[in-house]
Amino acid sequence: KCANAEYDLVVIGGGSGGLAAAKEATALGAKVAVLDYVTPTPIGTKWGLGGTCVNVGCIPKKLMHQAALLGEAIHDAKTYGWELEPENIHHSWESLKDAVQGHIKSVNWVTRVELRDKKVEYINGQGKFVDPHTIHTQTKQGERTLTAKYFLIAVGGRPRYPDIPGAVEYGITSDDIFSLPKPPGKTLIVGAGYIGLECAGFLRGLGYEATVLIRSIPLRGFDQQMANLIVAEMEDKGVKFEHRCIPKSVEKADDGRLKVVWQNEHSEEFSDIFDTVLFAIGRRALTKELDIDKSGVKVAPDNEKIDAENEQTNVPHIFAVGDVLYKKPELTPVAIHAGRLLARRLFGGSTIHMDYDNVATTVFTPLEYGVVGLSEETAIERFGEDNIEVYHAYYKPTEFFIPQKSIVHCYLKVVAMREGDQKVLGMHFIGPQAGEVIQGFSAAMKCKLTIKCMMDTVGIHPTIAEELTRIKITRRSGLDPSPQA
Ligand code: FAD
Ligand code: NA7
Repeated sequence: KCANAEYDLVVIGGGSGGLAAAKEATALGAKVAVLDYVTPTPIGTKWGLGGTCVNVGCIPKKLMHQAALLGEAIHDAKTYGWELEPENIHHSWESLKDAVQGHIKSVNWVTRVELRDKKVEYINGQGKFVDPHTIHTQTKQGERTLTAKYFLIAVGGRPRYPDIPGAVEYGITSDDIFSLPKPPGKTLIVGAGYIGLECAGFLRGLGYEATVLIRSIPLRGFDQQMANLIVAEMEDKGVKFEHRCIPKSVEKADDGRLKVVWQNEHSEEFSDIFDTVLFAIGRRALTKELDIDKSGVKVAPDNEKIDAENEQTNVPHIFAVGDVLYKKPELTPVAIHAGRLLARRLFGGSTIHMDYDNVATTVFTPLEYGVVGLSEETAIERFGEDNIEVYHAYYKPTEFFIPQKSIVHCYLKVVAMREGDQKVLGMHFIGPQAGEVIQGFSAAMKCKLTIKCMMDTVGIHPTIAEELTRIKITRRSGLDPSPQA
């Protein structure tokens, strides 16, 4: 530790994790500075304080998802007696984009005010390590050199581009889509992780043609039965999928549209013309830009992330939280929780560590997929097929009856231990409001939820969440899991 350090804590990165840690540390009496700086995207998109979630992640994504759901609701409304003419209802991309960006600007402003009120010093500059105890930054006001007792690396990540001709020149990523000045039009989405599928889902819902290139499997890391149901539902809603394909090139046609060539697993080539090409092929951590080698902190060779036990790097006074961490969930509440707990350990005498297990999440596709705990594949791998029980059911949301919406993909699955009270290992739910359904059950899982507890729970009728209290059919029984009366 630096004996005469200017700050108790310098946080590099003013996103979910960095800001949470900075505010908590200041509340505990520490002197804290936060550096936040956004490098513009290749097409020049930039944004304000607050990090990925607020500016180019969770928040704009959820708002655009909501816009798409509302489009569907207009059609449903007619069947419920609302005298509308959906044929004459049109969506304005510009209005949606302006509304979303307006909200983001207000959050940027509130965040700045909050930092000032809480006496966290905010520096709008890119931090670079000079040595393990010193950070240098260039701001509009001039150069700054900061020394601190502790450093927190919370630099997050940015989308990657594939190494193919035209990708960087003509493609965009999730960093650009939410502020795109003109309607995206016919869009090719490369990548079938959750960002790719969510973007394809809301674009289709807003009325644009959307095609997804899947290199191998959809939603790697998620339960594959559920992932395939999500893809099937999106196909029913008009999203096209090109399986086992990778892009080869993007070029601009004479009319300004984009010609994309892609290749399947048999090396056969295909091409089509799109208005927008969106790459969602994963994200890289921003450690190189931080001159991390000068700090002595080691990064993983494959993806430049930091492998830190209890958020502490190999350099004991340098810590890391959020998306920059190796093999940890890339989720806002994870970054926030880890940041807060770390600040309490550093400045509040706490000994409580972050528990990265059983963190719930939701994929906000047209029919949402909420999940907490293990996929069926991981449960089988860990405990063996004979030792786990899978309860499952298809169900009918009450509100789907009148508009006669398809229920074929409304499905849930609970993976549990087979013996005794049957400890629940994973819960999977596809349907409307899946995140709202799974959030409560994730607290139950923290309390060691069992199948017996679930069966002893009286449901709330008529809800979709009650379906999880009605489970009784095991996959092993071979009984029909079709909707129960
Ligand atoms: P970030 O929030 O990325 O913040 C890092 C900040 O540090 C950035 O502002 C960056 O510009 C800045 N920075 C980087 N390097 C430097 C430097 N050297 N000096 C100064 N500043 C620097 N999570 C969910 O929980 N739910 C969702 O629904 C969800 N949806 C998402 C949708 C999309 C499209 C994306 C991209 C992400 C989504 N996420 C979601 C993930 C979530 O946004 C991240 O997990 C979260 O923002 C990570 O927080 P962080 O603090 O690690 O980094
Ligand atoms: P993910 O979840 O890492 O998914 C990336 C997807 O892109 C995945 O389907 C990959 O296929 C595919 N991919 C990766 N590289 C390529 C190339 N070169 N060409 C074509 N397709 C490719 O990334 P996301 O961007 O969705 O999200 C990252 C995290 O950010 C996520 O966890 C959120 O929490 C926030 P693969 O399965 O590897 O074959």
